[in-house]
Amino acid sequence: MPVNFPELIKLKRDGGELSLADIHAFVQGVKSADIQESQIGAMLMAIWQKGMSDEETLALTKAMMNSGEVFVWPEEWLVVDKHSTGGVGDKVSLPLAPALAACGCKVPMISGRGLAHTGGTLDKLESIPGFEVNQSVEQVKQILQDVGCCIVGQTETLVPADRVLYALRDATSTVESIPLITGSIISKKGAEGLSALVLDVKFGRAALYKDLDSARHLAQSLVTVGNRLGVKTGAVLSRMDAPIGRCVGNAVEVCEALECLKGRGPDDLTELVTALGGYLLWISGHCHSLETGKIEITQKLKNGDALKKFQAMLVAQGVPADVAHSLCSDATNNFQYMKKAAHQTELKVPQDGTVLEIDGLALAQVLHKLGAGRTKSGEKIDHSVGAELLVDIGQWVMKGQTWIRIHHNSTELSTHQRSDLQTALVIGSSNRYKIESRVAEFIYPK
Ligand code: IUR
Repeated sequence: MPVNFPELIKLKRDGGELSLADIHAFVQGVKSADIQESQIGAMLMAIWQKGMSDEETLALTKAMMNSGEVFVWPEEWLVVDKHSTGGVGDKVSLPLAPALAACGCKVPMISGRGLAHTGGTLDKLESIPGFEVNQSVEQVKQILQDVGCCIVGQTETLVPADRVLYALRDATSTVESIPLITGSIISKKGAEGLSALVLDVKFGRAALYKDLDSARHLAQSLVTVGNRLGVKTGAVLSRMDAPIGRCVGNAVEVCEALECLKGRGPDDLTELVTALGGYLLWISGHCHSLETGKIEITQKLKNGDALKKFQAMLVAQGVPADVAHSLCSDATNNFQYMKKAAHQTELKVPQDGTVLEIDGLALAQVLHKLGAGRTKSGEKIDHSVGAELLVDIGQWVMKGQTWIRIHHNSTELSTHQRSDLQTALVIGSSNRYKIESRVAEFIYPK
C-alpha cells in the first residue's frame, strides 16, 4: 500500500509519535523522490515545532544512515573521527587527524566546505597546491592502510537522504532543530563505520548555539544517539567567541595548523587538539584515562610524529612531494608555495588598555565579504584572503599598536569594513583579566 504522507505529517504536526516504520517510509520517500518537496518541508517544520523523542531521533538517524553506503573496515582497525559544529578559525582537524594517526588510529575524516561565516576544512586544505579532496572509497582505504588518516569530501554514495534534507532545512528555516541536526551529523558519522567519535559542540557569539545550556542539549542528543547506534561517542563543549588561534581564513589557517604540528601552535588551538584527541583515545579504549590520552597527543605534536603523518597525507592526496616537504620542514619561513593576497592592511589599537574581546563573528563577516567565504554552496572562494591577529585576549595594548593584519585582493578596505573590524576589538581599562580555557565541559556517554 502506498504511504499516506499527509497522515504522517498530520500525526507529527499534532504532537504524536512517529513509529519506526513511519520514519523509515519518510526517509525512503526522501531518497527515492516518492514524496513531494512540499511534503518534506511540512514534515521538517512539524519536527522543528514538536521535536522528537530519543526513539524517534534514533530511528531517523538509522534510516538516514542506511539510505546509502555504510563503510566496513578491517576488524583490527581502531577507526575514529571528530566532528565540530563549526567556528571561526577552527583548524583543529588539520593537526588532530594526523596526531591520531600517529597514535595508531585510522581516521577517515569526511569534512565539509565553509558556508556563511564558518570556514570549511576542505577549503583550507585546497589552499595547498595539488591537494585533492575527492577520493574514492578504494583510495580512502588505501590511504588509511598506508598513512592512517585522510581528510576528504562527502562521497555521492554516503547518506544521500541528508543532501536532500539539508538543502530543504536551509530553504524552510528548520536548520536549528536538535533531532534534525542529530540525524544529519550522526547518520554521516555512522556511515563512516567508526568505532569512536568525539564531537566539538561550540557555544558563544560565533557559534550556532549562543549559550552553554542549548549546546549541552544538542551534545546530549548527539552522544545518546551516537552510542545507541554502536559508535562510542563523547562530546566537548567549547567556547566560541573569539577566533581560535591567531589566524582566520584559508591559507593563513593552514600555516597556523602547521605551526601547531611543529609543536609551537597557539595555546588555545593546542588545548583543543589535545582535549579532543585525548578524550577520543580514552573513549575508544586506546588509553585508560583522559589524562594519558592528552599526554599521548601532546607527545605526537612535540616529537614530530604527527607532522610526518600530515606530510604523508598531503602526498597521498596529490600534493607534490617537494611542496609537502617544504611546508613540513622546520623553518618558520617556508610557505612560499601558499597563495598570497596582493595587499596587506594593518589596523591600529584606538586606546591603551586590556584586550577584553575579539568578536570572531564580526571578523568572519568582513573576511567573507572580502572573498574568504561563500554565501551559496558551490561558489568559488579566495584562499589567500584572511586575517592575522597580533594581540591576544587579556593582553595589555597601547594606542597605535597594530592589532590585526588583513590579507586582501581588493585594492582598499572600505570605511565600513574598517569600522566593523575596529568594533570587533573591545578594549577595557582593567589590567587584570582571567583568560578562560576553550574547553568548558566534557559530556560523557550515559
Ligand atoms: N553539520 C551537519 O552535518 N548537519 C547539520 O545539520 C549541521 C551541521 I547544523
